[in-house]
Amino acid sequence: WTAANDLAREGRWVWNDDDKQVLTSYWHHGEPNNYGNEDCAVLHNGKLYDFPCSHHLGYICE
Ligand SMILES: [Ca+2]
Ligand SMILES: [Ca+2]
Repeated sequence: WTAANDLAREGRWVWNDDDKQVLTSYWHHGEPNNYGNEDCAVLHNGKLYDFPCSHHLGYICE
């Protein structure tokens, strides 16, 4: 997991720590797609994917 999420407003991706918007270039092609309601972001091969927050995954700290 990363600290990026769109929990506050759907489609508005921000970083948890400073509320700055997530750059579009960080996303993998076709993401974020909010497939089945995905409000948290995982890092995979250097790109972000939105994913359901309820999944249990490892996380990255700054
Ligand atoms: Ca979402
Ligand atoms: Ca997704």
